[in-house]
Amino acid sequence: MAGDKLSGSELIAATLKHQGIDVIFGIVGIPVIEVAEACIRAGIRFIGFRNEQSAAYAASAYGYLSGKPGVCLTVGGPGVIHALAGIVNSQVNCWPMVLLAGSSDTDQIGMGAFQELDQVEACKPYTKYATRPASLGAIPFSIEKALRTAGYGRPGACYVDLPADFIQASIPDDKYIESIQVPPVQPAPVYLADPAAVKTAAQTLQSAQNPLIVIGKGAAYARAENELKSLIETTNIPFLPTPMAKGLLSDSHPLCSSAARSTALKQADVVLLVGARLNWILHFGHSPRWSKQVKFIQIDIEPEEMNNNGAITIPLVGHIPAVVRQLTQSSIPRLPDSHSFLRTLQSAVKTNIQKAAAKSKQGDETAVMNYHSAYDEIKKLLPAKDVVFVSEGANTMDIARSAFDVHEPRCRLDAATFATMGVGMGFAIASQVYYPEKRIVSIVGDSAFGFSAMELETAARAKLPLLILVINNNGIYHGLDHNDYESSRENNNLPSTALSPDTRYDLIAEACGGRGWLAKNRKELREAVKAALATRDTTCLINVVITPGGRTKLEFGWMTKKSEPKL
Ligand code: TPP
Repeated sequence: MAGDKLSGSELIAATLKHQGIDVIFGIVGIPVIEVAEACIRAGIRFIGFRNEQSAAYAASAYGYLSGKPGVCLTVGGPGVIHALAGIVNSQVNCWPMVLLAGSSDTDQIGMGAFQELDQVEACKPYTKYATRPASLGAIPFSIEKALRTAGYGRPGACYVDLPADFIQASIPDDKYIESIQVPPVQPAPVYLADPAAVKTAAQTLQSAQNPLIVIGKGAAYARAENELKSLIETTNIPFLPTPMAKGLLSDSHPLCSSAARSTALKQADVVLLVGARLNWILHFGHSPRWSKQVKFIQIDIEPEEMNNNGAITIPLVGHIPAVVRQLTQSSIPRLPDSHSFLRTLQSAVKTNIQKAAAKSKQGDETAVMNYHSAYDEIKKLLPAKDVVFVSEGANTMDIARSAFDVHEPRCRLDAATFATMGVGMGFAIASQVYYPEKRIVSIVGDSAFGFSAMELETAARAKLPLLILVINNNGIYHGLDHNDYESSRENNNLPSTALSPDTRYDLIAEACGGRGWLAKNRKELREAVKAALATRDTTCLINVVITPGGRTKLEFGWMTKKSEPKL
């Protein structure tokens, strides 16, 4: 930039570059357009979205996949309010991300300035750290601290305010920018669990009748796959991944008990939680889904997670892969293959897989499809490896979770802990940016897709060859067929779950520069999936029409079933 006039935007871009940021997700406007342009000049990829929600979801997913905070850039006021959806989702999922947003000139605070909002205050409840740099010269420190705080300890979201007058301030020269840089964030410190607690945990596992290992997405984030494989294969203890931990060990591993989840939870007497929290996804660790006598051992980076929800836990606090290694080294004897718990689970897995296979055979070539028959066709055509599944919706996501096996770590993203609809497009875009060589297969409900459908244009513009399958049942959970829809509409009693039948999501893809197909039966779906898989230069969407009212009762009883009332 020698000879050019430098501004705060070059300082911000140089700081991000210095901190190793290679991509930013966001939407520009006054005053951050200069920041985005400076970042592009500095060699940082900028992916411009259509709504800040999706941009923030993308940044959070990029943080999860890459293991370093994803960065989102927005305008202030409404931009930050929209991005808060992604901030909270990131924080609840424990994924690292940093939101940078423009804000009013510092001498106009409180005057009703353009898009004025106290953004630091707005972000504070949902972030680990939210700040406005005290001066122009403090920008490198504030950004480094936000990146460091987002990634260290339990990962989460951070916020940095970028006042318009700082962005526009003149900078003397490149040397000044260099001279005020803070060293790049170092890898998070690694710490081990208390050896005495490791010993107690090993003894407890050893004395268990029915031991079980539950793997959460915290283990996926911490890249604990090799250590877990070693622990599981040394001890022969069965394991159960939570939805986003699928693939740390392959779903086809003989010790994987996903298909026997209810039996595994109910019968386990000692459970090793690895990066998994006892929240709603694990029924808070309570009866009746778990045995009343169950004992938990918990490996987590966060001490405050221990003994949560009334569970008495043996706490193994530390860096997950390192702590798993500590346990593996503590000589837990191997369960014999003939062990009754292993046999029970294996038999339940076999029966449930056979039941699912029978369901997937329903309906002939030209019949209207349901979730199972549609997934059967899709599954047969997907490559065996290098696939990343993104999924959202209720039935769509729930049934897809068990229908599609995952074989590689961090290759499945979904609505996750916060059960957020609308994350799909942002997650798919971030996945393709992070994994350019993998096939991103997004399996989304028609309602869920509608939250961020316009991001099709973002994906097509960025030439991302996503394969999006909209599972279209005309509604939220279920819909109405054409006739019922028309008569309900006529009578002004359209159910709250209804969406318009025959919505041509495939044409939206075409209109946005991608490719679209409408598939109403197995044959059409097969042809569409083959054509989409052969496309590598733009975004593909298949509008998979399934029976609208085929399932009035939700299949995801594991989410909704309540524990026994407490006295
Ligand atoms: N808004 C947000 C942000 N998140 C939510 N979870 C909901 C609303 C409530 N909700 C749960 S699932 C769902 C909605 C709106 C959509 C389910 O319909 P669809 O995506 O079509 O999938 P289906 O169950 O029909 O397969």
